[in-house]
Amino acid sequence: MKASKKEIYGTRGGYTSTATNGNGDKLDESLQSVFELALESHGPERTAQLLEKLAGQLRTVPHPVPGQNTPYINTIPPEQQPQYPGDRDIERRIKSMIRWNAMAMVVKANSNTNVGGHIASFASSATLYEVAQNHFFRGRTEDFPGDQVYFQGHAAPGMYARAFMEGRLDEQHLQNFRQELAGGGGLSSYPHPYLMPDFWQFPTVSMGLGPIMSLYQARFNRYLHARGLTNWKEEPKVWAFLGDGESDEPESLGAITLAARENLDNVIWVVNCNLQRLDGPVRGNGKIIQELEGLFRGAGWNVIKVIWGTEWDDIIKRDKTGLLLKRMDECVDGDYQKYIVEPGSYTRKHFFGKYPQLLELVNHLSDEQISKLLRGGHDVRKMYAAYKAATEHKGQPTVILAKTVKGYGLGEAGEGKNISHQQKKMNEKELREFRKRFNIPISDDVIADMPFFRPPADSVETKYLLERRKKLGGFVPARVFKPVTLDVPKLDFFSELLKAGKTEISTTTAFGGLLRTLLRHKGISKCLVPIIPDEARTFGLDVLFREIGIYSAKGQLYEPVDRNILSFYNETKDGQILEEGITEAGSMASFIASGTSYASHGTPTIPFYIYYSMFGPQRVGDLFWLAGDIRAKGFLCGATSGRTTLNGEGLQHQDGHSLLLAGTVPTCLPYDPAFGFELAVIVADGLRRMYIEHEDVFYYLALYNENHPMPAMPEGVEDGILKGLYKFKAGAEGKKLKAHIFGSGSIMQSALKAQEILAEKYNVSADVWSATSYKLLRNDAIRIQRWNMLHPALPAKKSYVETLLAKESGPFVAVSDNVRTIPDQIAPWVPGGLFTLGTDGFGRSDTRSRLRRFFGVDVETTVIGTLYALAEKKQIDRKVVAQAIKDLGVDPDLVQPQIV
Ligand SMILES: Cc1ncc(C[n+]2csc(CCOP(=O)(O)OP(=O)(O)O)c2C)c(N)n1
Ligand SMILES: [Mg+2]
Repeated sequence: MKASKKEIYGTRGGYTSTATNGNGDKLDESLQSVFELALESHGPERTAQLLEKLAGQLRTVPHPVPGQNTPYINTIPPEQQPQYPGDRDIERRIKSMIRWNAMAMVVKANSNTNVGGHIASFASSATLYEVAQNHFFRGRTEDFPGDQVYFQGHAAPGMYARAFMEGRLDEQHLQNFRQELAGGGGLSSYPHPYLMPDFWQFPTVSMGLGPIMSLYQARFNRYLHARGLTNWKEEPKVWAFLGDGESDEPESLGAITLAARENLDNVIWVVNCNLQRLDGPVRGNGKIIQELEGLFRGAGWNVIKVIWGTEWDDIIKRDKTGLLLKRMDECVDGDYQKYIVEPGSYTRKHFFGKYPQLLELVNHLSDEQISKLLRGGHDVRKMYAAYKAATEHKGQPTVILAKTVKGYGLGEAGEGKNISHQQKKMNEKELREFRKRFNIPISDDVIADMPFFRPPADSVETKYLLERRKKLGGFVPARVFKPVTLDVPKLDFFSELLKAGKTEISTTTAFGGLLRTLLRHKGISKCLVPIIPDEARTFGLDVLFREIGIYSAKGQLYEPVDRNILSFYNETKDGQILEEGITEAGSMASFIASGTSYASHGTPTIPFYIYYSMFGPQRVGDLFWLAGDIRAKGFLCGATSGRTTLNGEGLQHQDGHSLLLAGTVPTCLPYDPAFGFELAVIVADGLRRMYIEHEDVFYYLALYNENHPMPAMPEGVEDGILKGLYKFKAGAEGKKLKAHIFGSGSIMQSALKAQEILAEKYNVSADVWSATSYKLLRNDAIRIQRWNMLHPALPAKKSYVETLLAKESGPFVAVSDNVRTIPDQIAPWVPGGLFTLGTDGFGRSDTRSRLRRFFGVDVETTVIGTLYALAEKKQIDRKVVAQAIKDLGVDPDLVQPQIV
């Protein structure tokens, strides 16, 4: 294919411009005439040879083409490399001490426990972090939120070791690595803001989550700024350090096009390409750096490869044939790994020796020197050049692909070996070698104890290190913030929802009304961040498009086709909605960025993420979990909830278990409201707890799409709504029998109709309770139970649910549009037990009424269930139940939802 004349690239060192320019056109013309001349005077054969030769020479020069690879050499040539600004000697000594302490921390912890930890990963990335710590990462100051750094999770020992050198951690902390419960302060295995809230900002260790979050964080920073919610003097950079193995996670690469599309030049990714993951090579038969380069270039990123250390510069320069680059290109990562574990003689023979001419390039080097030829990621000068170029690059995100050695410096104990990742112990001989290699001042007689080493406060190393951090604004990582209280509305602000509704609506529609009401609240309207993954129309929220706009960094470059209607697709530069498109993972990442802006920016925002319920915790459960760890706040709104309420959509869409999954996150409050007023009570209290009381919790709200009457809020029910259970409607007076039905969500309607039938036909007065949160009831009960167990001599306490139900008589029946496990969570504390109806099993794409009969959560089955519960308590004869089954027209042998 003929190359476009318009594609003009810089000669070396990266992509410059795709725009046309006069010189380029002239170059094209002169090349064309030379080509024609050659063809005319030498004929096609000779011309072809000539062209091939020239193309061979081109291989020695990086010539980036989107989506294609450049040669397997550094993107930044030595001529363009800046002077290294730091004192390399001092920095090397500091880095060596950090290496030692990081290693000692893990080995020590594992000498008398089995708590685990990793040595090899940080060993490979120490230089990547140290160059950034000494020259790039900017800490938080009054008018700067600090660069936001996602550290590779299992390199955490290195971060702790540095914080120890900085005097932020003491020996006791290091001693208690992975032993938070040992007393005296412990360090969490990985970055967990939940466990170390002053230290870690971003959890990363579940592979892939750090990378995707970093992109949405960078985008969220732009959004905040566009909406006038920042006061920074400079934009922070978002750095993410990830493993090459980690790049296989779909979340890692799944959003890279977003970063390019939105020109996120505030993003710098550093992929530690040590060519290995846990079990073995990342791409033994290929080259991970080249694969990633192609992907990132194709996605529109600025790619900087740092493959070879300074010693290679001269060798590469002296190769005039292109043969060395050919050799570098043809070797696979499995070979490169082997060159690390074998002696220099092996590399000489197998790498250079494949083409005898190449041997000349290293004739002047001993085998020992060959074995010490550094990889780029271990060379501070190369890393500095890459970071500098990355921080200065405009218009595109940058990824740095840094080639390193896993377990660098561990020697026999695990350098470049397949077992490196799991290495947690070192014998005395290995410790001595490590000490020697990194010149650590620890004497022979104590080395077996692996003492931590910190130079005195007045040493050049300590002074240097502190002075560097001071210049850069403070320590990183650090999670520092002053709580900012928001002027959130009280319950009466939602008066519309507290009154009886004029028409039948769904809780989703009620929620839409609530959100629009909130958007009119002076105190917080600006802080609201509605996040929607391409479902606004499904939930009736498209009216917000016009009202508050969809955020788009580019504004709207086109006339929307629906410009003439009210809910037209309205993209604006300061739009408030984050319309994420079809990415629940990306939307969760936005939720997390917004839900933590109180800490990461000192500016609280309130995310309302509204999505298709089934694609919540089931689809992106790990991000739900992380939202807890990172102390995110906000509201996750699972619309189209309920296995039978969302009818027609079938097995893949009908959600009957999100409440259970969301409830597994310790800081998540899952609610299943039945009415608009319950929703208002929950949201108002949530706003208070999160933005006035500063509790680090978030909410999960199940929202349904079935229209039904919305009653006025009864007196005095707020406390019960928030705790999880209250009596909504007492049963008829003067009946012979008593029973209780717990209803929730849309299925509350079954409970209410069953209540009428039970009274009219079966002489049963059934109280209907609204169970808004089984999980919270259970949490309260297990807290009390544990206290009782551990204080047996003291009077036992009673949980809320026990106290509430203590005076009630009659059986208790629960019915919901969810799996039975959800109500059953409180069964141990319900007097006489709980009989539960629910939607266990796969859904079907059928009508609501048939689905409800099929699962047994319809009105009739609720009546039968209540009668059955009475029969079980011997309060009525079983024949009454049998008769009811007949009378109500329920087929007892109806096909069952399959559960194995
Ligand atoms: C989602 C997920 N799956 C698996 C793991 C377990 N795990 C931890 S580190 C690791 C290997 C990482 O390899 P790489 O990303 O190349 O990092 P390196 O240690 O080589 O720098 C694995 C599989 C995890 N932490 N998260
Ligand atoms: Mg790796």
